[in-house]
Amino acid sequence: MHTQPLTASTAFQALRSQYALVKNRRLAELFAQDPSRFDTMSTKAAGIFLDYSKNLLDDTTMRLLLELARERRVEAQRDAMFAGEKINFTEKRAVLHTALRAPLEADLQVDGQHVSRDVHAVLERMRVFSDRVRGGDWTGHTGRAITDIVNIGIGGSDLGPKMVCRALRSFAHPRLRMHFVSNVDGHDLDAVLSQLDAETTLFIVTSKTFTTMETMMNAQSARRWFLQHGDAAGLAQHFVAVSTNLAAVNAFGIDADNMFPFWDWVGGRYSVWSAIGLPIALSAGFDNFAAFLQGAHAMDTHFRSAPLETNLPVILALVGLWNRNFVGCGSLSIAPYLQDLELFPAFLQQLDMESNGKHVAADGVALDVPTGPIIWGSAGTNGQHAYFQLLHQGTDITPLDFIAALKPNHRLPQHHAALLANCFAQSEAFMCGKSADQVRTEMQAQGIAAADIEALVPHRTFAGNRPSNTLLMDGLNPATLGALLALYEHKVFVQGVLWGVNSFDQWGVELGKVMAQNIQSELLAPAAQPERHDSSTNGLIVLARAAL
Ligand code: G6Q
Repeated sequence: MHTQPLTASTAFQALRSQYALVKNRRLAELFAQDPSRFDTMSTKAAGIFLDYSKNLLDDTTMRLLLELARERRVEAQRDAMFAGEKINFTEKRAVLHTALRAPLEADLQVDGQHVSRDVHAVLERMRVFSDRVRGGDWTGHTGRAITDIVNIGIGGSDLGPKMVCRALRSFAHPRLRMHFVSNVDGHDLDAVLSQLDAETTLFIVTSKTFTTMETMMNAQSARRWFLQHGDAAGLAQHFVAVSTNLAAVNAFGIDADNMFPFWDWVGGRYSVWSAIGLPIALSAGFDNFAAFLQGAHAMDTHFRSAPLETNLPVILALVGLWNRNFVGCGSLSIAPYLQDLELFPAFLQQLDMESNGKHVAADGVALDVPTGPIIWGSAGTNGQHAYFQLLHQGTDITPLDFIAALKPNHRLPQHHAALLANCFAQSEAFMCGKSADQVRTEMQAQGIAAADIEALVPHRTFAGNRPSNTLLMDGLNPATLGALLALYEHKVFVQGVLWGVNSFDQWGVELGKVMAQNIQSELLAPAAQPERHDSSTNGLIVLARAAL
C-alpha cells in the first residue's frame, strides 16, 4: 500500500490548481463549446453505458485524474486483489469476491486452496438444491412443496440477496414467496411468521460468522416457532444454513449436508456472489443466478483489461473523487429510475460507506482529505416529489447517479417513455438550472405584473451546474444487474486505493456487535444494578427496565 499521502502526490497538487481554474465555469457552456462532449465523455462495457459528461470536467482535468490513478498504482493494486494477495491487511485476508464469479477454468489457487474448484463445487450444490425446491422435489416434512422462503440474516447477509431478488422479481418463481428478516426488532420476524404455514416454509439461516446476535436470536425464535407448529423430526427439511462456521451451524442443529459454505476471503458486503446468493437461485432460478455471476465477470474482465481512459470503474471512481475532494461534495445521491432497483441505494450505502468510511491510511496516519461520501437515495420518479427540492435549490451541491434501463420488463410502454423522460429532464435541469432572465421571460409571457415578477425571481431561479452521471442498461436482467453491482464494487475499490485506505475491514461494525451486550444484561437483570453509565444512558435504561 501507499506510504505517501494522497495530497503529496504531484497529480493531486496539479488537480488543486486545476480546480481553481475551472471552478467558476458553467457546465452548459462546456457543452455549447464542444458538440462532441457527450461522445468523448461516455463509454460502455459489459452492457452498462456510462455518460459522465455532466460533471465539471474538461480534458485537462481528466488527464490529471488519470495521472493520479497511475501515481497511486491503481493497476498494480487491482492485480494484487485479483491474484488473491492479502490486501485486507488489518485482518490479514485475501479479497476474492471476483473469484466467486470466475469460470472454473480460471483455476485460481491461493495459499494451497483450490479456490475455483471449491467455488464451483458449492455452485453445483446450490444448483441441485434450488432446482429441487423450485421443482417441488424438496418438500416440507408432510410432503408438500415449499411455498415460502425466509432468509434470516443481516447486513451483508441480507442486503445483497434481498436487493437482487427484488430487482429480478420479473424472473421470480410464481410459487415461491421470498421473505427477508434482519432486524432483532421482534416485529420483523413476527410479521413474517404470521403469514407462514410451517409445513411449506423453508428457513435459510445466513451468517458468515454464525454468531451475529440479531441473526442468532431470529433463527432461534424461528426454530421455536417451527417446533410449535411443525414436527421436530422434520426440522432438516425446513432449515438450511449459509455460513463459514460449520461448528456453530452444527450446534444450532443443522448438519453439514444442509449447510452451504463460503470462505473468509469473502467480505460480508461482497458476498452476494457466494452461497449468500442462495435466495436468488431459489427465486429466479439457478440459470439466472449464473447469468448474474457472468455479468459481474464480464465487468471484472473489463476492469482488468481496459485502458484506464475507457475503464468504467476507474472513470466512475475518478469522477467521484473529483466531486468529493475538489468540488467538495459530501454526499452522493443514487437515483435508479427503475422501481425494481428501489433497494439498490441501500445496498450501495453499505458497500460504499462501510468500505471507504475510513479516517486513516494504510500506515495508520490520519488522512488529510475527506473519504467516502454519504450514499443515499431512492427510486425515481418518487424522489422528485420529495427531496429533489433540496438538490435543485438547497445550499449544498449533491451529485447524482441516475440509473435507467432502455427497455422495461413490463408491458406498459407508455409508462417507460414517461419514466425515461423524467430521468433525462432531471439531469438536464440539474446541469442547466434556470437564470433570473429566463424566469422573467417566462413570467412575463404568463402576464404576471412586473412587481410580482421581481419579488418571485429569486425564489424561482436555479443555480444549476449540479453534476450527475447517467448509467444506462439495455434492460434490467440478471447479467446487466451483475455488471452494475461489479461496476460499483470496483469503483469503491479504486477510490479506496486512491485514498490509500483499507476498503475491506469494518471495525465500526464490529464495535456495534459488542456494545449492546452489557446494556442488554442490565435491562434484563432482576434487580437494578449500580449506575455504570452517564446520566442519559442510565436514565434510558431505568425507563426501559420498568416497561420490560
Ligand atoms: C459486511 C459487514 C456486516 C455483516 C453483518 C452480518 O461487510 O461486515 O454487514 O455482513 O454484520 O454478519 P454475519 O454474516 O457474520 O452474520
